[in-house]
Amino acid sequence: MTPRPMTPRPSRRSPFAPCTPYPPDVAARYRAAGHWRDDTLGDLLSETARRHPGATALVGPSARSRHTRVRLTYQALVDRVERAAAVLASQGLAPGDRVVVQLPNVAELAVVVMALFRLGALPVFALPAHRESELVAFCRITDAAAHVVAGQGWGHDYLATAARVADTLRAEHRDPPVVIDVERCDLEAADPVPLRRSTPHGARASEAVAFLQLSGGTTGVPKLIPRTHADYLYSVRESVQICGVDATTVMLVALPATHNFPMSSPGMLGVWMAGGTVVLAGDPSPRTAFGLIAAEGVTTAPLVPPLVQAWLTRAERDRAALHSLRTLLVGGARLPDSVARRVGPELGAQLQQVFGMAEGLVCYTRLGDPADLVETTQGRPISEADEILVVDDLGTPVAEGDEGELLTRGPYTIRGYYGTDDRSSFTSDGWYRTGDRVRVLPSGHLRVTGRSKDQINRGGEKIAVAEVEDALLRHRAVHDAALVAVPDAYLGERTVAFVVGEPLANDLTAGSLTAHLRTIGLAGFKIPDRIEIVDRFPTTGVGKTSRAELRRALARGYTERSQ
Ligand code: AMP
Ligand code: DBH
Repeated sequence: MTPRPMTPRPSRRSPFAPCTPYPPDVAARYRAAGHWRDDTLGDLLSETARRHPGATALVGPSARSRHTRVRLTYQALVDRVERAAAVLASQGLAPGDRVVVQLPNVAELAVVVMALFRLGALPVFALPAHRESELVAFCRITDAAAHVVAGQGWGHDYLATAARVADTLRAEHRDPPVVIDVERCDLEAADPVPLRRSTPHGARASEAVAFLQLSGGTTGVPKLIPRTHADYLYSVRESVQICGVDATTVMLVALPATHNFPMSSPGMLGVWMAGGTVVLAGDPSPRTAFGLIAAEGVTTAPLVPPLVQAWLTRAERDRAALHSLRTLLVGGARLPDSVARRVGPELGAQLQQVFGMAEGLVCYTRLGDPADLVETTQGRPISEADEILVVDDLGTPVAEGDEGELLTRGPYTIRGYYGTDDRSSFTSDGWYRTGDRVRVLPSGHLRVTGRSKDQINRGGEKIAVAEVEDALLRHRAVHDAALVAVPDAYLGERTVAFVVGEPLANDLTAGSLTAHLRTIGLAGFKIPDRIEIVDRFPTTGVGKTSRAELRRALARGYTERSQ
């Protein structure tokens, strides 16, 4: 029997919130230059399957039994994706629906994400570390139709968290998302059904928003990043060239796979574009990683700096496992120059530094760059069309080579966040304020020297200072709170929260505050590494209470006391 094409059902959800579009003349320029094309992320796997049907596309644990390693050819993966798209459609998902995807690195993650693209539904890329606080916010902002989780077998009871998220939303008279548990739901239960294409924004389907990424953010409310098929595919295509990804590439993904870095720089999508193999690690430990590298002949991997250090330690006794490794992509946080120098000699892989952001701009050191640029810079932008501006505190461009805040615009950098009127991260002429302080070298390479945003980078995991302080202030006995970063040899930065209690709150302890943050449902990496209860914040002696000054003084005081 010939399957009938599935007709998308009109969504009962609120419509997709408006996103700030690229100005029409700019969009026309990107189209004319060939940066933006007509294909979509839903076409990516089938295009490659036509060229390499029998090549291995994916190796990874299965959600249902973590010790089973699933191995899928491109043909088999496309078949699974088409079946899963039909299953998701039968669960009521329609084109344009937003779907929170919160999965560990299991084969089903790849299947679900690619099936959502196929269906024209928009994944909202949560991380496994997110808890009620973040998940409720994602659902509120997007009016999510579904929340995809991996049951209870992956180190946390995701199902219970999903139920609490739904309860909270119901209490607010919102329509909670349908919970889809990939441990229980059979994603292969339906025949692959040819899906009728939806073109949500008229004929240019490729210029519609494809998914929502997360920003580390600087405020109490998470920010969602709307990326289009055309802009993302451009960045992936160029990344594939720059990183030399081809059909012989075997990429290990030990970082959470829905993060922008392992997804697209060049990431899983880059490997699938080129016909290579993605190997998912079910946990990020060097032990698991080294085992997979040896067993699967892994050639490359995206890593954050703390993982590089962990790999260096393991390589002291297990260097032989790394024989197939060719390159390592390192980014997410500043890689210390001293660690960068050890990658070649001790891991036997060529280092590529990556300085990127889910909002867009990605910089790479190039494979042919001299060693000193690779070891001491964070690379140069992907594209000639990436515009870079370095400005002082007043927004005036600095002299060439001077340090300042990085602003950027380009063919894959967003012009606004999703579903908010807050334009504070963008200038009136469309530049994205990265909040990163950089220096541009004569070669065009950027050195990241610091940041001007209220964000802490804990080994690549971004923490908005205001979000944690707000969460602490929700405790009845907390009068004031300040979160500061202290330097850490392994993570780059650790967090310390200083808390002033209410006058009669004698029972305030670090333990009770940690418990409070967990009850609120804050992601584990945002829980302060240390909480100090103080009588009052020390004064700076400047005469005014600038919070920035206060934080600096606190950080100084803390390091002095801890020495
Ligand atoms: P997000 O906006 O949450 O995607 O996080 C992107 C941010 O991560 C950047 O704006 C930088 O602050 C930081 N980052 C990413 N890669 C690097 C790197 N190689 N060196 C220093 N900081 C980095
Ligand atoms: O930290 C990041 O967000 C990041 C790092 C490297 C990123 O988004 C990317 C490459 O694309």
